[in-house]
Amino acid sequence: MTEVLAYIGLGSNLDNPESQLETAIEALTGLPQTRLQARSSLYRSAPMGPQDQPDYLNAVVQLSTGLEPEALLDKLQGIEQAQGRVRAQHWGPRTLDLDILLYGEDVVATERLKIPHPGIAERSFVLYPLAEINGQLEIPGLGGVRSLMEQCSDAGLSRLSVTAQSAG
Ligand code: 5RY
Ligand code: CA
Ligand code: CA
Repeated sequence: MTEVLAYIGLGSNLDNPESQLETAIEALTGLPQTRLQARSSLYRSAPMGPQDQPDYLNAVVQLSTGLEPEALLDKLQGIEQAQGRVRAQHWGPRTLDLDILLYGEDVVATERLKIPHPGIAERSFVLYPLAEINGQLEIPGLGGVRSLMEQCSDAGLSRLSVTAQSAG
């Protein structure tokens, strides 16, 4: 079976974000044709975009998967739904947001799916956890994760200490 390394961004700022992220990582571990290869720490940051919402917790996981990008997206949206995501305000607060950041070295640009994920280069809450998992990562069309980090403000981003995370 051909498996691809995919990087998934997780975010939450409602209903106990820490447990939302841990529950989501458990769910990702159970996806068919998929193995969890690595996970980052949890990171806290002020909201980007609309400011009238709580701070976010974010993390990134690395999956090895035999699912095609569209099938993986379907599964991620199922996990979001299972954790009570409701579409209210655009870029508004959410219990869980799962994004395909990278899918191998593939570039995808369809109506439904843009990979690499748009905005990846400007978002410290994506770049720092990505670099924690793989500091050598190359982002198709954008360059190395380390150089992108150097060009990106880390204002307000803090890594949660491991002891503050749930024991799992
Ligand atoms: C900017 C605009 C919209 C950045 C900008 C969004 C998250 C964005 C967030 C998250 C944090 C959103 C998409 N310029 N802020 N804002 N973490 N998602 N900290 O996951 F990301 S809405
Ligand atoms: Ca999303
Ligand atoms: Ca997102």
